[in-house]
Amino acid sequence: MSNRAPTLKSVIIGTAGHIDHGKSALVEALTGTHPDRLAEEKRRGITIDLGFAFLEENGVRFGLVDVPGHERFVSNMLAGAAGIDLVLLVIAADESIKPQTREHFDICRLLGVKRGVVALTKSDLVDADTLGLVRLEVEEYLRGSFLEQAAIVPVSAKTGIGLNELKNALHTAASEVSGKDAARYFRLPIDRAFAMKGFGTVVTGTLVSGSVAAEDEVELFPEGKRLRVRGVQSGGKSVERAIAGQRTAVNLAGIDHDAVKRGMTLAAPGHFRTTRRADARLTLLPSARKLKQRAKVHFHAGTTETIAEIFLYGVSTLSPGQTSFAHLRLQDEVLLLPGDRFIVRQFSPVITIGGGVVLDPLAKRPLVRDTGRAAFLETLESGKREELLAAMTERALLGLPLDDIVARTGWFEGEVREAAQNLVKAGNIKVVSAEPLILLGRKAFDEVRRKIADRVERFHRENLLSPGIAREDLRASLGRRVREETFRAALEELASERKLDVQGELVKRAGSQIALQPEEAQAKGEIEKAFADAGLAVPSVKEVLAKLSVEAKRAEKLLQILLREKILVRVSPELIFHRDALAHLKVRLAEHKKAKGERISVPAFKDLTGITRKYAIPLLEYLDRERVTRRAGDERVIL
Ligand SMILES: Nc1nc2c(ncn2[C@@H]2O[C@H](COP(=O)(O)OP(=O)(O)OP(=O)(O)O)[C@@H](O)[C@H]2O)c(=O)[nH]1
Ligand SMILES: [Mg+2]
Repeated sequence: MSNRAPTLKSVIIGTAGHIDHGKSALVEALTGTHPDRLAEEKRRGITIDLGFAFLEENGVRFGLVDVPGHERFVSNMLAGAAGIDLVLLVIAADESIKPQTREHFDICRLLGVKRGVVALTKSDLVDADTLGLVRLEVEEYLRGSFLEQAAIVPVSAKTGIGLNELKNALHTAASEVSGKDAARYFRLPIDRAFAMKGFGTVVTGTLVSGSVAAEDEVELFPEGKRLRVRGVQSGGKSVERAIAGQRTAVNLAGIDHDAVKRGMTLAAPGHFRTTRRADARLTLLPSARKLKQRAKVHFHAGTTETIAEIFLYGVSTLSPGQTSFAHLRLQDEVLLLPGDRFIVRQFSPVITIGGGVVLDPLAKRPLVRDTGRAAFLETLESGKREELLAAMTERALLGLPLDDIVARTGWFEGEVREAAQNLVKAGNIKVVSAEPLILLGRKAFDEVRRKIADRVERFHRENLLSPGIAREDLRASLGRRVREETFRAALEELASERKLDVQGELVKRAGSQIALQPEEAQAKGEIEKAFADAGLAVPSVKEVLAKLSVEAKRAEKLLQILLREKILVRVSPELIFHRDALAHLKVRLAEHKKAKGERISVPAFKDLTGITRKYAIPLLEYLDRERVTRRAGDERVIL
């Protein structure tokens, strides 16, 4: 059974506030559902873990996440607070602001929650004067914060007083919430996993981005396991598709519920990578102690919790209330994307001390010599997509493949290609490979071009008698820090600009001819003449070269040139003939065929050519290869 696509706006409300201030009672009063589920919660009368309820009011579907107020369960609270659109800050009128009121409120601020409503609960327990005082205290406390303008509504879960007003206030706040983006990649930080009779494994969470439907393939992080979605629920009902902003339950095929835990993430398959190093903007709460370089903290993002070592960029300590760029070295693999909020808590005693925004989820280890990191992070923090891509490409000296860009940014492939195109037009980057897309900064690319051109130039200088450098040698001379695609693209560009000639496996300066010294030209002529004069009775190569006036190494080069120019032909390792002698031989064979038929024996061949058996056999084999003759038993057929 599935509903039609939801037209209701979905808004997630998270409760926040000190223990016993009436959060769960208020959720029940609003929705009819008591969010405490565990036997232990019922027995002790406190919330330990997250609870959930739903409310539909005037075209808005509210998903309520009820959190525990107990200081020992703040990490559970954090898993619920990630992804909320509205905070319902609960302050008991008979107690006013208490430590976890502050801590939860700080957390909401650090998580970037933008709107909320304050409920002064248990208003039935205090007189009007006290209520007025508490209201003043709360107003004072919220001054200058995102809740400065928020409605403060006295309520009682016991008498029902103020509940309608509270619903109206929530509704007004909900209308100002800009929803989560259903058009991005699917991402669901998991806050619960359990087995449901007849269904199997079910996971739940607040859908922070994208959408998910039955039969979708999803990837479970950090494992990277691919799974099939059997069914989807949102707001407690089966739906075809759950979209960003909804409380969502996903029924998964192919995995045991024990293998899935809070802190894992379900996401669109094949795009993302987990990380243990992220660069971020980190802000310390005014109430925190100063943070030292390399401090260890508890790190919370989405529903995940791990330990982070903090490396501060540019400062050696972070003072209370201050902010800086920081590197987070995480103890576990975590799935993060730019823009993700996180919270850090002091190692001991465990209290919330700050938080921030992920800027680069796949950051490299901090290096002293990497002086451009701060400027790069500034671009990541406030630049436009093209500026980000240009900056990322510039820092990727080996080139930046599409996969890496998507995993690091969460952009769609089309968005990357479009931004890349604009950067190519602007002359900032070079596409060294279109499929798969690999980008390289124009400067780095030009540097490779320069190196190639220099190398070819040097080769010509040092090898005057060589027509060009072997492509593989040229490639090897660049070292491993130049990828094959870059080498290929640079060669292509240099060739298309007629700066280099690429002929098969040979690369040379464009239009370059081998310039022979006069004595070399003469020696070359002598070699040719020696073979031409010999006809088929060829001399030994050694003999010919030894007679020349140039030294052995150059003589060998000159021989190579004659072979390359096909003036001389190597028939076997020891045998070289002049091309005219071979052409003449072919004519004589044709005549023989005409006069005496197509067959010729080895002795007949020896007679015809006047050469010894030692030469005749390799020569015949050469003619076979050239398809002038074909072997037939002991004889040859002239073709
Ligand atoms: N008189 C009165 N009692 C209330 C009201 N709201 C809650 N209570 C009582 O206060 C106690 C705590 O309420 P809960 O809703 O469990 O408080 P909580 O904030 O959820 O507590 P934790 O989840 O443990 O942080 C319970 O005994 C409630 O019955 C109210 O409006 N009036
Ligand atoms: Mg509770």
